[in-house]
Amino acid sequence: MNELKRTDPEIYRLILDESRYQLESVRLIPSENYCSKAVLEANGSVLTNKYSEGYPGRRYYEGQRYIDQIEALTAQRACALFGAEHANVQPYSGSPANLAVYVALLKPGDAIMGLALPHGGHLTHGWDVSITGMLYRPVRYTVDRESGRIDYNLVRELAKREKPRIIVAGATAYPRELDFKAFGEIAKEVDAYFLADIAHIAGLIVGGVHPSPLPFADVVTTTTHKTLRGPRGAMVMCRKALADQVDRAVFPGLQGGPHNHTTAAIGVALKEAGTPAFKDYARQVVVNAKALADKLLERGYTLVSGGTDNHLVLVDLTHKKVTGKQAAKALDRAGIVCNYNTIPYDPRKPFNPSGIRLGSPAVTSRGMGVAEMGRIGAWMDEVITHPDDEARLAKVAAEVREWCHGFPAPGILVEDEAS
Ligand code: DSN
Repeated sequence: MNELKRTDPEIYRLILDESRYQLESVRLIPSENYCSKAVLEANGSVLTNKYSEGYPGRRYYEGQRYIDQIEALTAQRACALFGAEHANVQPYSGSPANLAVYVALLKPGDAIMGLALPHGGHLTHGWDVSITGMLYRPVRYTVDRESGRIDYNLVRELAKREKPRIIVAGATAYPRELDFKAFGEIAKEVDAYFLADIAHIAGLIVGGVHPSPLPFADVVTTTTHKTLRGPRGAMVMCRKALADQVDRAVFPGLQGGPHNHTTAAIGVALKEAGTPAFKDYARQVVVNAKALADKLLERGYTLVSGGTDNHLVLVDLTHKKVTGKQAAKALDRAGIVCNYNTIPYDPRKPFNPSGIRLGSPAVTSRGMGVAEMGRIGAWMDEVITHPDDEARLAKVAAEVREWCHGFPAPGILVEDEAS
């Protein structure tokens, strides 16, 4: 980054500091990852200079000879990798992708049925403060209080009663496998569209360690930067019959020019995701999440649903002496980065809830395995048990920093002069 260093030393320094932070901490936010150097290079390329409103072969600007090829190739790779009939790779991120689906398929006032946010859903699945809960009528299913799992009989009953126009299956804090087949059947029974939002688990699906919704869903949305390990962006995949509606909703319905640098970087990530090495990574993500869950269970922690089938673990701290926020902040001071999170039926408010959410994708991308998950679990327990003991937190932070240097972070090389 020599040119950046000369032009803007302040931003340069901050990027370097963030790089070091990403390198020297244990990153457990389940929606984060480390993308490869190749993805970063495409993302930081001259493609950012180009305007391309429209779609390959039908643009509103000239000069698309290379951009068209990049977008078409990326969309082709998405279709091949996921087994989709059509892919739109232009959405700026997951929220606009979901909104585009609603704009394409619903009228204002139609009902969206999704997993309630405090039970692990997403804002854009019809939560009140999201435009999706204002323009449309939200209907929410929840997880069972005892098992922490979705009860598909209750989902069916609710769908029959409320007659949603669309049923959304997807989550940001649900540690169990989603039964896309069941969702698809329920949607058919009530004549609703079925949208699978696979943002969190796209990489697991590609890697063959989570069932795919593609055979059952009308539309599938995903971000590209979570388990899929690409740049920040999103895609909508759908049946051919819905392709025009979806494309029109993305552009010109919601967006202007696509971010061509992001499109190219998504293309690179999709190529990487088709390799045997990616399958190994996806398998290890699940193995690692289970190992971390086991370590915490062994130390007496309560986990929502009792464990995990995927990349994330939701820890219920109700019986500990800390709130989720206190725990997450103490962990960050000790070099372990996660986020505080509501747990189902949480008596506390979302800004200071009872849980923390952990994920294994980023640490797995650094080559960490089961033994390392044990070490992380032990550190976490030490910190959560003594959240106000700053000397202890500093000691753990120093250990973590030193230890992290043994696990190269894809895409990160911190130069010597970093602060
Ligand atoms: N904000 C993302 C997450 O952290 O799960 C979901 O969009």
